[in-house]
Amino acid sequence: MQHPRYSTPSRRQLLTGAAALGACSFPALAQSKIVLRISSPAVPDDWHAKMWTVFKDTLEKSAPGEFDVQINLNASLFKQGAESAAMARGNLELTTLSSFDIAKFVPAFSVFTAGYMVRDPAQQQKIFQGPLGAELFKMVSDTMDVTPLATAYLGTRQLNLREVRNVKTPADLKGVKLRMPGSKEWLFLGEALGATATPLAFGEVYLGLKTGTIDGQDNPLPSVRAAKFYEVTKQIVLTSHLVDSLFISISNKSLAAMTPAQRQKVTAAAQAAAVYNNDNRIKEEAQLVEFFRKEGLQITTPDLDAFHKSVQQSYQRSDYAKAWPAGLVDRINAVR
Ligand code: KDO
Repeated sequence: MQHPRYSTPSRRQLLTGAAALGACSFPALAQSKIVLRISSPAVPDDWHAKMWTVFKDTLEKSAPGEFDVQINLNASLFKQGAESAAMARGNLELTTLSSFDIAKFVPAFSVFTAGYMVRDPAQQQKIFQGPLGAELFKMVSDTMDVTPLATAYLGTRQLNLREVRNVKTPADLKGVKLRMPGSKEWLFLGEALGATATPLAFGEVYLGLKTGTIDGQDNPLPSVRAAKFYEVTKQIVLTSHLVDSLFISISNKSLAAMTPAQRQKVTAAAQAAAVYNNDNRIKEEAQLVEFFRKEGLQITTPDLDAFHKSVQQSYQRSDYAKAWPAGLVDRINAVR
């Protein structure tokens, strides 16, 4: 007796099989496009989420039908901070890497995780578009097998507290449970600000603030708006402690599978996305203090000299500073 698994297929089974093969031929066609999977923890209403649509549209115009761009927001594909490992495994092509993500692999990069290091978004763009940026990006590519294509300004990070507090100096943050993203580089920044840093993924911050498992969080104002943190907090302290960046980055494996013309178009699309993000974010940052005031939040300005001095000292004395090549800080400061 024949085993049922090896029985001769009936005509109906053959027809169903043929239909299935026919159905497969469409994905096979679609597969001739280069798939670009994107993962980001950004909420859809934030500029660095919307910029991916600019990326996709730009690429669709410059290289019609050549790419299949798949945008995954809200950390729905990979959790925050897991993106570079996913790229190394070949499971992800594009993401935004922070200086904190990069510093884990390229220690010199921790210079950009230091509070009060970069002055403003204009200096940030000049640094990463100039010779220093080229050197640093080469180190990233050689070490992480990932190439930064463009620098997006995430915004200037501010403190955002659940309850109103008189914050003038870092000493006034003693005992404040400040949520930071989950890596030691981020936690160091939170501690340097004078708070008790607590790791938590971005997607859990709203609930943490609502329920009081954390006392505050730090993010640029556009993200405070987009993720609606202002609904569950009462104060913003304008510490301006980090001019933050996100690097639109692609795996080298993905780049290697493209023609030179395709590489150039992908780079141009990433740059268009960054420009869209940067323009909108800078414009919105200038307007949001008024918006949050109207929402009932107290907006206060601390003693910025005290914050600068204390945070900078923490970094200078840290092991991070030991990994900064001689002259790096001077080169950053010289960019105007
Ligand atoms: C955050 O978790 O606070 C942070 O701002 C860190 C950034 O590096 C980046 O991951 C960002 O979240 C997400 O893109 C969400 O806006």
